[in-house]
Amino acid sequence: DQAPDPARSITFPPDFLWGTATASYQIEGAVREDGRTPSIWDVYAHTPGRVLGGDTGDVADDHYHRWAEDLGILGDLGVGAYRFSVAWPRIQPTGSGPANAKGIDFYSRLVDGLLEKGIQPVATLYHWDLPQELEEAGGWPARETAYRFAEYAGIVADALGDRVRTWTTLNEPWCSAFLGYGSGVHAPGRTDHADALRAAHHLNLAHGLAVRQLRDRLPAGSQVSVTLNLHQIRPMTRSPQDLDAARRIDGTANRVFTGPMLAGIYPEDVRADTAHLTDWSFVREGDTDIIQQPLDFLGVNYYSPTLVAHDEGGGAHNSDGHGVSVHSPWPAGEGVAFQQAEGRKTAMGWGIDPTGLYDLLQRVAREHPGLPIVITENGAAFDDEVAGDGRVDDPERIDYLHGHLSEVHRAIASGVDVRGYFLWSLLDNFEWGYGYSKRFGAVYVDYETQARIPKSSARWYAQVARTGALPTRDALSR
Ligand code: GBH
Repeated sequence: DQAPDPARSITFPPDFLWGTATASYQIEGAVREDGRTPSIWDVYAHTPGRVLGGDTGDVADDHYHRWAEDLGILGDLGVGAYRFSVAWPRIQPTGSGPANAKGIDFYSRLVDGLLEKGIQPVATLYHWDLPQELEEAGGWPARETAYRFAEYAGIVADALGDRVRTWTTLNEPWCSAFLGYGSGVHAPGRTDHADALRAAHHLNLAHGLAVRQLRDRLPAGSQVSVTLNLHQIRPMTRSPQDLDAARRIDGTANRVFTGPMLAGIYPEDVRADTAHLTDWSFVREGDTDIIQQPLDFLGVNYYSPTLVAHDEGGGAHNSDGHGVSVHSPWPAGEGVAFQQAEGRKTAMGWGIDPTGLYDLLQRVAREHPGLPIVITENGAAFDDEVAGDGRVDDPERIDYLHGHLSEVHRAIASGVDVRGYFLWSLLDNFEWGYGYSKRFGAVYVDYETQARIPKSSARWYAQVARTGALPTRDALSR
């Protein structure tokens, strides 16, 4: 690598953490091995009509068997950190009770392998693969699920806490609650807004209870966090109606999580906007004290902004790009229309707007001063293809990453405390309702042969991670 030319590059703080991310069900496969039982995503994906093309995570990237090769790829990338998730049904096959040693062993080997390469493991406890047995007992709308999660968190902390210093409780509880139980485009595919709100509360409670377990068990100096897919909501105009539509969507997109987790309250307007669905009696005395736990940083996932307008007569919109559903994920979304931005889009149809990330970081810093931020996911799907020479050239992804990292740098320069950035994703993988049709990886996966082919974005990102500097878009090392 050449030293970055200061005139042609912008430099990140020396201790800025560069990483990539994956999630268990999206990459592991081996769904029936070593005692693993079905998760809600196994059942959902095996239900005809749910996932595009009938794809399932049965094999995925076969990472459960190819983890050593994947560690080698991570080593070549030169990243300082790797964010992975632990599959609950490998650890507790029935969703409760003692640990399954073989499940623990898999993550233990992975963690040891990362540490040997000098890569910091960042463990997420829940990236959507709830043990099916717990769904049958009521799933996230049932309060008991939160207590089961805390027990599971304790088991994983006991097993890996001596080596994993950085922990995340939940990944994107918004998706678990409102795509899983509201629009039904994610597992378990239920469509009831009252259940979705109950699920949101029990996910919040699960987070708080799990943080307590982690704090009790982890050595001093461990970092505990949660990852939220905060929505950067943009009203189409400054009209009072559009602003009110934005406020209502912001309530169940963002503040129903940040309120209790970071401020110990459920915002009054969120309760009022959803009063036609529930009396919120599922929030018991003392719950918000459990949910509000000091965090070492907030994980933020960002892909694209959310454009909203007031729409008389509007209502059931599928706006999340996660498949076709007649059900809306938004409990307070009556009379709100979701707009598509002009201009370039990714293969998901999501508009490309790096300034949305800057604005989002500014907001978090303003509303939650003193809370460090890590960008735990950012990236894009494009229609990548293997060329005749065997290479995968993805200039659009480099452009996307360059644009977003420039905005992260601008936020840091303005005083926002951003500590790290994780590219989603290390590998092409099972993209939930879209199956294998969407490729987010820095590394291409041939699903016939399981061959891994680093894309040109992987080489570009490796240079960024190694040097801590952002070259111009075209200064691509070969
Ligand atoms: C993440 O989900 C996941 O953590 C990861 O597993 C996944 O593979 C990756 O991103 C790519 O999808 O405001 O209604 O338009 C991101 C899910 C996508 C949910 C954008 C919110 C916009 C909702 N998010 N979506 S809306």
